[in-house]
Amino acid sequence: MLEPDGLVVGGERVPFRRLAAAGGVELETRLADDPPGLRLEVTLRNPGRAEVVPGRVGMVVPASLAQVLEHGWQSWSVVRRCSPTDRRPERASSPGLVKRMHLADPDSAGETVNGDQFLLWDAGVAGFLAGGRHLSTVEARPDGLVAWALLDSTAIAPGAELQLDPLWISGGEPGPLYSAYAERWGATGQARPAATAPTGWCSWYHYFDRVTPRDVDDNTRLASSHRLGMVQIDDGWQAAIGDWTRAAPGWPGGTAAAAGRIRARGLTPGLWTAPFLVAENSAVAGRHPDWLVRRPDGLPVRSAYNPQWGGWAHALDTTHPGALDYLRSTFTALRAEGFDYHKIDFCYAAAAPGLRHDGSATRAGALRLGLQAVRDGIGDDAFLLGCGCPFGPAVGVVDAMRVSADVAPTWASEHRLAGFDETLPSLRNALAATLLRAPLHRRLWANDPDCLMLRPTQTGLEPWQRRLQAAVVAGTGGFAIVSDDLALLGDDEWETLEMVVSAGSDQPLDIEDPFADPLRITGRSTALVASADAGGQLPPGGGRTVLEASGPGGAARLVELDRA
Ligand code: 9PG
Repeated sequence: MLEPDGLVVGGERVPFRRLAAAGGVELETRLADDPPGLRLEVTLRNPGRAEVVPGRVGMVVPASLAQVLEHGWQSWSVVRRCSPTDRRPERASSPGLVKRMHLADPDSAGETVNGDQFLLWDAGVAGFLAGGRHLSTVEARPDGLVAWALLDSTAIAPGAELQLDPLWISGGEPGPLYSAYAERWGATGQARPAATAPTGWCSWYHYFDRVTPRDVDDNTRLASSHRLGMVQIDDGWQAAIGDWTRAAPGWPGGTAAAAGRIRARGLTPGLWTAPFLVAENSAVAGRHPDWLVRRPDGLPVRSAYNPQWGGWAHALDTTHPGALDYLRSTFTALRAEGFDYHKIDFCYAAAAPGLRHDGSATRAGALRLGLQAVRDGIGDDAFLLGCGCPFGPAVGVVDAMRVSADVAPTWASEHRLAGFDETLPSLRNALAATLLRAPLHRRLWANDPDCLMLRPTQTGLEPWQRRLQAAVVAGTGGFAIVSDDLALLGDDEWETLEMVVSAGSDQPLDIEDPFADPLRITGRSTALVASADAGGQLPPGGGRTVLEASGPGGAARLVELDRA
């Protein structure tokens, strides 16, 4: 049986007890049986006369770890199977922006192997069951793990208490435990796993930032004649990052007119925004410099860099009442224009390390406030997709979550990002993360594997790679949004899309053994056998084959199971 044997606060380690003291706080721990594992609740109390800033609280659990699942806190972060000693030291010298983007604890870059929120290893799982109070990361060591609650600069006043999000630990087979953990996480976090995901079209992976109203109209017409349900305009429509009520000059009539034209053809209008980013050149940044998260030296925190946006973008301080009002009214207005589907991107910015209006808020708490303001604005019945979003604080607010790096019309990326290559846009990177995060589907939300690209021309993808993507999307939940110039699709491609939609296994999914290759992912009526790492041979399997593809870089087979 796995059990904690130590507690760490403020760098001080003490033995695990029901009542303990370390780092200037008293700790009360409660261990409860939650078969097949244990649930641990911890309350911190400040017994002194001055406030205490605990920083982080660690729960030490001895265990023998051979292989672990490293994964970062947000959609695009690295997801990979590795040894607990494979810490990629080159990450330590990555730009601060890259570390802050991909890791809950940027200081751990190159130092330790972590599973943010939860760690799955070859013989167990340890994970926090909610993520609204604080961010968390589970550090892997060959002889055990430390589950860290990251309390940032939150202070505990004299006599006050602070409760940590509960932790669940269990030894056993990693496949079933992954599902069991996700199940508990979703239940504790009051997940919204049931909203019907639309089939649809997205502008990004064909038109990128050069999308025009004409492109949207042309594709809306084709989407409607092929009975897709939704048309989502991606990055490129806005006047500036941060000014979400102003469209760029090429969009006469703005978002209202665009939504109206989509609606007129009977489709649901969808819109991309990055609500917690504020570009240097935006009107909001000029008018409300007090709405930005700041560094200790007073400069605004840099949260993204994109030449297409005019350079740097800062982070919105979502603990500022003015910024929260702005978010709510902006999203109320967009909903009123007809946008029932919202892809909110670069959400990690709201959880940037830094100084905020409410100095007592954790980074998770700040992001949660921002997400809730968006939800309040669009209303409970609009569809909300998180992207570039830390998972923990989003459970219970979003209907769907991007679970991978960006796809691209190329199999592998020609770029390098030392220590973080898996985060670069490429079909292979996106598929690998999508496969390994399958058990989150319909337990926390609907998993978004990013857009299908089926076009046979104007693509760097070979036929087997496009078929492989179709099989993986169908077998990991069937969230089917196409991102092609639809005029390029022929009968074969439309038929493939039809297959993805009809065979799509939109049920909670299990991975038989997350450390095996190929992976076998089963839903109620389908089984997907797939590998995005190496080409090759798939073991023979029962069931009726629906989609199959293989090539030098990967292979997948989707079968329909006969389960009466
Ligand atoms: C629009 C795109 C698409 C896409 C999103 C997101 O610099 N970066 O690290 C970086 C990461 C991801 C990214 C763009 C830039 O893509 O995932 O679907 O909406 O934004 O800009």
